[in-house]
Amino acid sequence: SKPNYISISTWNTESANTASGELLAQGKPALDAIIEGVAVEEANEKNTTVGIGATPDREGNVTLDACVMSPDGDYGAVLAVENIVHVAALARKVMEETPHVIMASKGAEEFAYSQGFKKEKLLTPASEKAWKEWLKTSDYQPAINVENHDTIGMLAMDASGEIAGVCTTSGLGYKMKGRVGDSPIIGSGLFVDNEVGAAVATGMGEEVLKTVGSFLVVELMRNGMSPQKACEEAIHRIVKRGDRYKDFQVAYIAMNKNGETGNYAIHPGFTMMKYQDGKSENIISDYYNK
Ligand code: SD4
Repeated sequence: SKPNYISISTWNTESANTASGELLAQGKPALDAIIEGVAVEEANEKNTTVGIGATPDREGNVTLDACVMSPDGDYGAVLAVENIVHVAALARKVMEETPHVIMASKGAEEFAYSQGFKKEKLLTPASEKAWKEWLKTSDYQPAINVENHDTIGMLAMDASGEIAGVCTTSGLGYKMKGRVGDSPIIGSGLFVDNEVGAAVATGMGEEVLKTVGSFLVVELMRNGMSPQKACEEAIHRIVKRGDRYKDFQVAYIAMNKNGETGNYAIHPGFTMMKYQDGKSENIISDYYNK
């Protein structure tokens, strides 16, 4: 039967997803729940792929990407922003307070200050130390699963049945300066269609972008696939492109209008958090590369 409300998120992001789930349980709108939910990870210094404490680019700059979609199909995104912790909330401001949908780098940062966001140092002593260690070899090999605690994508359906989604990340550790991934790009890192459902991606953004993965998952659900089958098909589109998939991870999570969910990855190690009926669950994802 259809749950009263539901929140799902990528990786082992239990406190963030529970924060969202508890707001939904109180009858709060999906859009508020997810923005407050992912803020928990953005503020978590120990998560080295989101917000404060995130891994910098190879020159030592922490640059964040985020986007959000509302139940009415609106979208806002920020790309390569420095010195702002809560970039998901900033993406929401772009969506709600500007005539635009995407703002990048310095312009996005200045817009943040005009909206009352604080300037904060995102590089922590720990992430600076790890970066200096990395510089000794400068070996660029994006890890397949970063401690099962990575980019956070979150999808929620509230008590009114409305769906919203968000994605927030520092992208790939030690990326080139200026690199932007899939996470802030509509249809790739995230897509929400309130008539059908929503999907969000994590992993090697370049591959998600080339297959417009989250839009694909939602369109497959529109055509009748379950969220699980749709996630599997979107992963198959990537692995079909050649053997390189052996060296990178991609995973999708999805939900439909009935509150059914799915998740699938290329490699083992991916998990999805799910909060419904007051209970939090960490679901170990099935995967392609057996
Ligand atoms: C990116 N998709 O920037 C993000 C990174 C990520 O798990 O999700 N890592 O490519």
